[in-house]
Amino acid sequence: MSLFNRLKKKFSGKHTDEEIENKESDELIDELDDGLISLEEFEEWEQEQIGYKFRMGLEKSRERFQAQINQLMATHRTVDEDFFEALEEVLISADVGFNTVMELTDELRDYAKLKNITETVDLKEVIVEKMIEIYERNNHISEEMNMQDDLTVILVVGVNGVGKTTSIGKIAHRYVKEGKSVMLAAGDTFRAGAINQLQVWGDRVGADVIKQSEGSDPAAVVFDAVNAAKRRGTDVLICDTAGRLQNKGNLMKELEKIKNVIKKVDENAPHEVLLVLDATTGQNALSQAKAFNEVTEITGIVLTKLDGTAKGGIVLAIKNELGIPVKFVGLGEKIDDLEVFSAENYVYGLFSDMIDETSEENDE
Ligand SMILES: Nc1nc2c(ncn2[C@@H]2O[C@H](COP(=O)(O)OP(=O)(O)O)[C@@H](O)[C@H]2O)c(=O)[nH]1
Ligand SMILES: [Mg+2]
Repeated sequence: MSLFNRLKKKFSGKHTDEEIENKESDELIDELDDGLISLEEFEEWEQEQIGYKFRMGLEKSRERFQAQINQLMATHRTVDEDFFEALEEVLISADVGFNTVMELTDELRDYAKLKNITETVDLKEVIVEKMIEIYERNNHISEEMNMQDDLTVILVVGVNGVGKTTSIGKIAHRYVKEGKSVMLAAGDTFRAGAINQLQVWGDRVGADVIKQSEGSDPAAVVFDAVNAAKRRGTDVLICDTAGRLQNKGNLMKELEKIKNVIKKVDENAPHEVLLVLDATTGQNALSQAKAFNEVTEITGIVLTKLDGTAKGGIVLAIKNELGIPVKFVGLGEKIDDLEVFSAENYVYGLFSDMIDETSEENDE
């Protein structure tokens, strides 16, 4: 089945009836428990809700991208070199990343030649399909979180202001909702207010916070936390860190030290080192990722503020040009505005109008 058909079926095919659609999740979980709705109905509803969130969060990117593609098709009706160059510009301006854009347009050129496509509108769907194809290619890196049966330790790194603490709160909330016990370590001892901010999140989501006073050694805080988590039988420990990148040598030393104290307690930990990147900073986010990856091994990216940018192409660039999987995306400031990244949901969020349009055509 082609990607478009797959997405059509998943998101805009048969909608669950409105009665279910407008309910809150707590209400539905109760109904599921009481046997009033089936597990399939519940899961379908859940899928739609997630698709809806991606759609809302990616509104700016979608509108901009769609307008540009439509304009491109209106001004370039025939498939020629001019068209491909204009398309390259559109994609680069959407933060897709230079190498990825070149790969994409080269494949489109071949495809158009092979299929004898002369009108640009006939390439519209293929552009989207190629994007996801390129995203899914070389998928040797796992997008799943490396969760353990006993304690899972997650270290969260990234420069100031990208959304580390907020994302930690949101991720903690997800795991608490799944019934896991979660502990947070206030490893950003550098910035005034950072410890308190994490404590506020801990209180909100129901996670213990291990902290010391401002200015204390982050490795000491983390060491205390891993020990406490082991002792209390905690499922997930998430460690916040300070985001100073003005001196790579210092940062490397600090992160090494933190990792080493974690390993003293559990030699296989940390199980995840998540780098938080702010999608609104575009190519700068890519350079940050490169810099951090040189300092310490990054196992996944949390891409925040996708709702705040009109350049959603950054997701493709990160995966393709760095080879690090995006594991979570931030789609807003609220506690529930964080989703597990899924290429399908992302593409749906970015192109839903186009996908819905074609499904109407097919339904006729
Ligand atoms: N719109 C939006 N804002 C976010 C998102 N994630 C974080 N923020 C905001 O970014 C700002 C910095 O977040 P913070 O967690 O303190 O960053 P830190 O310095 O890396 O810990 C805060 O105002 C957050 O509310 C997101 O996904 N969307
Ligand atoms: Mg912080």
